[in-house]
Amino acid sequence: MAQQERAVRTRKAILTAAGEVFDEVGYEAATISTILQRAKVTKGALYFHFASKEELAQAVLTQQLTGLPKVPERKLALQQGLDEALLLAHMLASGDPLVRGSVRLTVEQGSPHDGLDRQVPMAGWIEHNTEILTLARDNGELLPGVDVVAAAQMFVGAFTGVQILSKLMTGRADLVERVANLQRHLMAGIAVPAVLVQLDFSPERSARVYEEAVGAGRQAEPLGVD
Ligand code: XVR
Repeated sequence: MAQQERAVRTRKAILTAAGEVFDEVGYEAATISTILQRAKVTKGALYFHFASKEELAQAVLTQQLTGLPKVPERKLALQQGLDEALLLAHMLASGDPLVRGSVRLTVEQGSPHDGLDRQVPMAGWIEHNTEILTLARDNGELLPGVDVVAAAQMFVGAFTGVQILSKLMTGRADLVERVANLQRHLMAGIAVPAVLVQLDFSPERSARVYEEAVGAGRQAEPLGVD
């Protein structure tokens, strides 16, 4: 294996192990040595990639969006946004360690002096949602007068709240259903009626969207609605 490829794999193994540990115990209680044991790499390898626990946690936060499999482009921009919400809910519910760890780091009330910038993933989501909603507006999918930046922020805040509530109430067993339900409510406030009736909110869609995104369309059946 090429040296560079090996380095990429090692980095990914360290990040995944870190995600697992941050998900289980939070930033404060996590230790480099636990992460080392999980990742099955040497101390030298870890410190080659990340100089400190803080750097490791920041990398886990930073890859929250960029590390996700890409939902293929849909005809309706709003279906694309909806599918991304279902994908994220599916990955959180099915226990993806990096996604779970990253989300816990984002929402936990850490010490103000722990040095982590938790705004990075949130600002990224708001920007990303703004882009999708701008596309939706240009396509004529949005009701007149919708403020795309305000809506982009509302989607992030509402997803975060629902996600926390589902974890609290059912250990995320009903997360996908709650997110589908949330999307139904939010979309009703921004989509023109002709688009709203075309959106597919079914929770069963989430696993298919995930397979489709991961396999980049290779294994999954093409989705009927786009
Ligand atoms: O903005 C998002 C989507 O467009 C769906 C609405 C998801 C934002 C997720 C934010 C993440 C960070 C903490 O969830 C948390 O609970 C994809």
